Amino acid sequence: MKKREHQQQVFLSGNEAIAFGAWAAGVCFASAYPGTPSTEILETLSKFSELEAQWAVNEKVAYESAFGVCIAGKRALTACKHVGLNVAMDPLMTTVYSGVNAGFVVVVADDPGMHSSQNEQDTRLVASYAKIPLLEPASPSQCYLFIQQAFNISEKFDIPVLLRITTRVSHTKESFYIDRKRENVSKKRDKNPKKYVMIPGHARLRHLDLEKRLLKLEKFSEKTAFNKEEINNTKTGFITSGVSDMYAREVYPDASFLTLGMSFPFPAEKVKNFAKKVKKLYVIEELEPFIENKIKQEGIKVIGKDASWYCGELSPSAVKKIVQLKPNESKTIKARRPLLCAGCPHRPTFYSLKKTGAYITGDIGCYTLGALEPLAALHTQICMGASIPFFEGMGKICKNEKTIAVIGDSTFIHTGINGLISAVYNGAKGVIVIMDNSITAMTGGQQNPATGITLQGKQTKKLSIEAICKALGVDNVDVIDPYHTKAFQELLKVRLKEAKLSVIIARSPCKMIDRTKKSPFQINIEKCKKCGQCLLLDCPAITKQEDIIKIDENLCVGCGLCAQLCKFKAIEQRKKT
Ligand SMILES: Cc1ncc(C[n+]2csc(CCOP(=O)(O)OP(=O)(O)O)c2C)c(N)n1
Repeated sequence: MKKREHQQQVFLSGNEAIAFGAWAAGVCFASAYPGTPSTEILETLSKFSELEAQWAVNEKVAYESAFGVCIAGKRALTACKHVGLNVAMDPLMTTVYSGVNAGFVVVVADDPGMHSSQNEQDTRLVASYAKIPLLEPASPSQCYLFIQQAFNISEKFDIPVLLRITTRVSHTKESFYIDRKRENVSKKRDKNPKKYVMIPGHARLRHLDLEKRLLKLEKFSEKTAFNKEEINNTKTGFITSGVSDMYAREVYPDASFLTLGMSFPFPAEKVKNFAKKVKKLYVIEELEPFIENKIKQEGIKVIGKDASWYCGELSPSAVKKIVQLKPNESKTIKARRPLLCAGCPHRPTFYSLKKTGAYITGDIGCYTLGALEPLAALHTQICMGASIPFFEGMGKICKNEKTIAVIGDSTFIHTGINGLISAVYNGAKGVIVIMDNSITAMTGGQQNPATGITLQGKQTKKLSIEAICKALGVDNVDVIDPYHTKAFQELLKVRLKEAKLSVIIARSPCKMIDRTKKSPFQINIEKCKKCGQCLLLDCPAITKQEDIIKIDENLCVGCGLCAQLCKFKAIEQRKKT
């Protein structure tokens, strides 16, 4: 890309480019709940003083507060990871009916290959289900341009727009030029109950209107430069979208391409024309056969992929295999096993919880790693907020067996609170442990209402988790430091015996925020009986090499958990020199 006057060279990731593009589009407000790979969009937006960016308690709330801004007449954005959109599906499905006032864009980052997710759902399918126009940039520079156009499309066609990216697009960096100009869209607040009060009588009319808007969008999709044809030879043609386009071009640079930057509404005529120009037509797309099925619905002959390719990420070598009609045989690479950091407060919590012998329903966060051997103290994890309802449900059947729910502070605020209300209301008994490390650690350490600090790092009202639990009617609410293992285990015993609902808040800060490094521990070889109890803590600082157990002094932060449990007093803190 060549530099024009008034332009500035930048080197941005896809997520950063979306933030810069949103700024240029005149976005006034953005709200999100963190989720890899989308988190940096809001973190970058928070640095622009001309707009307001904030963390929401969950994706539904983020969507709705941003939509309020759109009705009020200013451009707004919400961003989330793919599973986050499940939480925001309710407002999404009906705001496409109502339509917008100022432009409104929903950015969703999918995670093919599940680098940091519990599933690899393909958000493109949501576009046709929810009837929302879909843009799919393939690179950071496209992210920058597409997001700006997304706001124009939103206003022109009176509809929210879905901008879908994937992990590789989110995190790849590219050097390109941008204008440092910011648009200013300002409309009057829209007071129009027929549009924004979706009672059946109004919604029926808006649904009819939506179908008309979609027909117009279909025409737009046929003509738009988002859908780009490049004829190089007539032997082979590829229809691609997103990052798959880059992979296919790398392997087959001489082929012809139709790149779909806007695959919903589907540009059927454009695809038919392209198909006529090439002898062999392939479709290369990650995850679901979204484009393939749409092409086939048009009666066009196309070579797609074997169902094994509906799983995982593509790559240039994967594209080669798809073209050769080979199945996906890629095995999971044996990666380094993930484990809790040295000094992580979740470790003593799991150490004590395991001693209860209870069935432990879990949730999503760093603490999910407690499910892995040798801690092996967590027995379920499906989606955010599920731990307390699973606990409630299990309690109805396994009345005489111990069940404990564990949930992090951020997850508790996200959707855990609803589960706790249900547990209180429906008379659940037992123990719920809120693992409060005072940060949203899993996604890199974001603030949340219980930290009392905003996205911009400013002090705000601090939510008290214990006050919430008491207000909801929980019988016992205790706060304890899980490093006091004896006291914690005693408390667990007492609360498990009672026929009551108890919440124990295990509070100790994440080591990423509390960097105080105490004097490290070391093993006294003369006293060590090599029983291996300390190894069961799965601390990265403790290793066994050639029959000798060692503590890496560079990794040890001096939490002292291992010393607490060593029966032979063989673990000693190094004296400060
Ligand atoms: C619906 C949804 N939104 C976001 C995420 C990403 N995510 C997973 S866990 C989590 C929060 C973890 O914070 P917390 O509960 O405080 O536990 P910690 O990691 O600090 O132990 C987030 C943001 C997700 N998996 N699902």
